[in-house]
Amino acid sequence: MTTRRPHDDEGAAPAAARKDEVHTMSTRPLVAVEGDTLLEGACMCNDLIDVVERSAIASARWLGRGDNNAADQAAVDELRQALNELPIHGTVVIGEGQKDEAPELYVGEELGTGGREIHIAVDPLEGTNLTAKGLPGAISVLSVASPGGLFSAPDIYMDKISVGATAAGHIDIEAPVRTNLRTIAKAYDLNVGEVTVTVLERDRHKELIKEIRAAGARIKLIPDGDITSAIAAGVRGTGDHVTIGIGGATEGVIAAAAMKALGGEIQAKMWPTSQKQIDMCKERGIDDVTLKLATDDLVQGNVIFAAAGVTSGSLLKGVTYFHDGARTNAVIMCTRCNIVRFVDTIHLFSKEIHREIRL
Ligand code: VTB
Repeated sequence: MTTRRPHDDEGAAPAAARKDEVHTMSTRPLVAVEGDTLLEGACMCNDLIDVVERSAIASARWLGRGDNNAADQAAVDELRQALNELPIHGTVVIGEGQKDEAPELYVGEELGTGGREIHIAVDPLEGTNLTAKGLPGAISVLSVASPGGLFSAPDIYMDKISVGATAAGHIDIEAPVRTNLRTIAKAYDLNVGEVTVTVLERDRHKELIKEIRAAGARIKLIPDGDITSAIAAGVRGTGDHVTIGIGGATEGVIAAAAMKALGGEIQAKMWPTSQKQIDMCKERGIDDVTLKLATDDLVQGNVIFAAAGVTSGSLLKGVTYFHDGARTNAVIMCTRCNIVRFVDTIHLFSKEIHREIRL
């Protein structure tokens, strides 16, 4: 286990003085970063738009066809190919599984033609079920940081709560749900009854859903896609204010990059279901699985987050195809460039154009 890279303010305030601040927890799963490779040369954030757009176009062809694997495979193949064309030396720290479980985009896989060293967390198709059923909210997504900047979470469950900038600093994953809903409502200047909470519809959330309903908040139960729901909570205008519950830990790290770029906040706790999973956490530096993890524990240094809609959701439109090409809707967030860029792109499949481009 290596030590967490010190924050700029570390050592400035005595630990006791910071103890009550819910968003400055010092746990530590991250490995130290030697310099920030995302600061080298020209920024690479725009290159990543094309990567997620391409995988979205490939997988969206499988919309509603009931074939999760084909949709996933199409996304994996295209995303891998696109990353391999970039002048990077990328290492997948969060991918489709361990080397022997997944043929492609496995943890430890190296990508690119060589160049800038980066770490990549990738979910080529977040929402395979959503795509296979033609339901909203599937995206092709990745996050990038300098080596050591992304917590290489084991692929187990994680309890999470995510909010946007308005409510950042007003949540505590260890507080009762009703307390969080009250403080979030206050931050937005709303009544609790006007707050919308997104929760994955799972048996394990029965109690959580009861508590949210008892508190009087509105709920959107989603079948899958808690990266999308975290980001939707982080962007004003989606109508979502917070996403709570137990989902994938790897999805938590990918979402953390977006929450950081959006000025939002994610708090998390590993949620192992066996001794084996507790051991997996220990191998990655989490000796105590009950520790709260903050945004800064999940991602450090500069980060880039890129996502393209596969099926239409509250944040991004899905891919549409037309006679000469396809149209995608993507978002890129980059802490180096300080941008959150929504990108509407028409991809032409040949040089010969037969129909007009639509606005
Ligand atoms: C969530 C959800 C994902 O996995 O993280 C979930 O956001 C957690 O696992 O879209 P379960 O399905 O076992 O609850 C997904 O559904 C698929 O990666």
